[in-house]
Amino acid sequence: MAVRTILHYPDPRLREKARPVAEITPAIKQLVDDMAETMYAAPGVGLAATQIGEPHRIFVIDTANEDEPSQLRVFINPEIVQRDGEVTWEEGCLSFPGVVEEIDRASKVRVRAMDREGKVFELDADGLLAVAVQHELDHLEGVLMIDRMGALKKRIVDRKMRRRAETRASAR
Ligand code: GNR
Ligand code: NI
Repeated sequence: MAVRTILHYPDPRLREKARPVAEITPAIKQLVDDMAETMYAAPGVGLAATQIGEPHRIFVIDTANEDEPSQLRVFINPEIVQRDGEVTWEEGCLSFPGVVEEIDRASKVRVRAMDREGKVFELDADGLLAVAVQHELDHLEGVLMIDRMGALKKRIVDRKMRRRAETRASAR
């Protein structure tokens, strides 16, 4: 297992549309394990394969609190089959360090996916889990939280992230 590097906006690889997983191979299982390790190391509530430059339709989520046992959920070829209600949630993203913004989402979703063994499951999610599922599914489409912000916030976040990337590049 390995902690992988998380790509930061405006890395163009975050815009790649992820491809469906055709078969659960040992390499796919290794990728899932690396994603979980990377998510826990960050730490984050979720991680999409696109964020580590692997454009496969896979994300992992763990919304358990620090005082609860970890509850890793693996989603391969996920689809939202039902959405209900509306919610505004303060979201963060590991690809936008230091950025927290309110984003509008469906408040409940039913998601269908395969787990790490290739077994199909359906999950009814609300609260943070529902928000995270939608956030991660966006990543697989190359859609980022900045795309869901109003024009003013979008411009501020874009400039902040581009400056940050330039500063870090010149420090190297
Ligand atoms: O760690 C994360 N926290 C979070 C908080 C509110 C809504 C969504 C998220 S997902 C984010 C990790 C991440 O960037 N996943 O792609
Ligand atoms: Ni994210």
